Amino acid sequence: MSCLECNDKEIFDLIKKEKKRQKENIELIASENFVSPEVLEVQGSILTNKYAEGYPTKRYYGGCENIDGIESLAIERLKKLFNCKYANVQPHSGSSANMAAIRALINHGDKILGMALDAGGHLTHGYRLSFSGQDYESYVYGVNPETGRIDYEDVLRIAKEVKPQLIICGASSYSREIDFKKFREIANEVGAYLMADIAHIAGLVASGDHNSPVGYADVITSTTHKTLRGPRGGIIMTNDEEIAKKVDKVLFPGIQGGPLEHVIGAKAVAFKEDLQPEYKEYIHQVVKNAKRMAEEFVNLGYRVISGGTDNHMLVIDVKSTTGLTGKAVEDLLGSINITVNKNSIPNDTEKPMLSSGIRIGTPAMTTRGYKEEDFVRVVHFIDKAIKNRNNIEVLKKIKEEVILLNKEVDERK
Ligand code: DSN
Repeated sequence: MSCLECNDKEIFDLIKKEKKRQKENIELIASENFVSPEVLEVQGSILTNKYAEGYPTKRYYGGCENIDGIESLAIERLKKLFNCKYANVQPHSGSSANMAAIRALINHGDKILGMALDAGGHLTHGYRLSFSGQDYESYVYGVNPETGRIDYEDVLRIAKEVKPQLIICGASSYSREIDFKKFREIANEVGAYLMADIAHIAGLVASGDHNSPVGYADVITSTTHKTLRGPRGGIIMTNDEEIAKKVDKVLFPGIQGGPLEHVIGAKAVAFKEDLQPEYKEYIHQVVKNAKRMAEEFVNLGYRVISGGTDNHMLVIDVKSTTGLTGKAVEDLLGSINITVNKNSIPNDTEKPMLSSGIRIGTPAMTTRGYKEEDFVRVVHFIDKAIKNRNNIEVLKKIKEEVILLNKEVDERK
């Protein structure tokens, strides 16, 4: 019999507090979600005890027969989910997936062209403090300042100037649909490989709510814990056998050692869930909720970057609307149990630690059961909190309403 409470009270108490925080907060971080009890069960299982360096049937350790079955199921389910030919489910994270994918395609010192961080790109798409900006000569494209959208003509212009060996598309805070076909055409024009990082939108690609990069990108990477609603981790996919072989080699033994088979087992469980019709319904609702939220923020006079959203998230320029930095709004909302993250906006004049925007996502609370009308109430909580930021009594009342809304939604299920 296990007893965490008796044997490690400190950790037990912190988990208990975190459970309460997750229950009583409105979780709007666009990259977070709530996994199923089955995903939790497998991730916390005895699979963590096993070393399995290598790949199914080609391991450096004995006793891998069950592990092979689990990892093979994860691979097969993932291939079915995205309709692709080759998949690697071992990356410990989205960042290590990106490192492996980039290394598999190009050489140290080659040129990469990715989306600028403040326009919505990711650290691993060429940011100077990441391996991707240090091991490669990196260049960026942004968004059109008027529309807040990727300007494909401009990407082509930059690509022709830079002549990169690799173009990276995909984003962490971009709320419009990405045209993978156009990116392929640009890559073809300059003779570059194309990598699509779909970490944020993977669930929408799987459900058909977003066009797929399969058939366009040479390699596709993702995380598994965001819209895919699985355990924390990464994946790499391709339709090219040679690239698939390179990816496998670069990831292990190039970057990682023993795979996290308890996490790979949990990935397999999540992929099975993602193949069910209910999951598609869930993602449709995620998108509807985000669109409705964006609309309501616009109605209240907030500047939503690009004027709305096509996916699961929206970015709001709080600085121009309220005079507050993203950090100030993140802290303010934290005090009323609403969790968001500060976020840079295109051409931000604030440092990333302060930033001018906040990013809001609907995947987690949609899992919790929130519908459009609940999200409209959340928008009004946020607006009221910002307008009454110096009134402790009003903020206290909103916090009570937040906790009540969560209870109401839980009871409705
Ligand atoms: N940290 C992730 C996000 O929040 O988008 C990206 O890695």
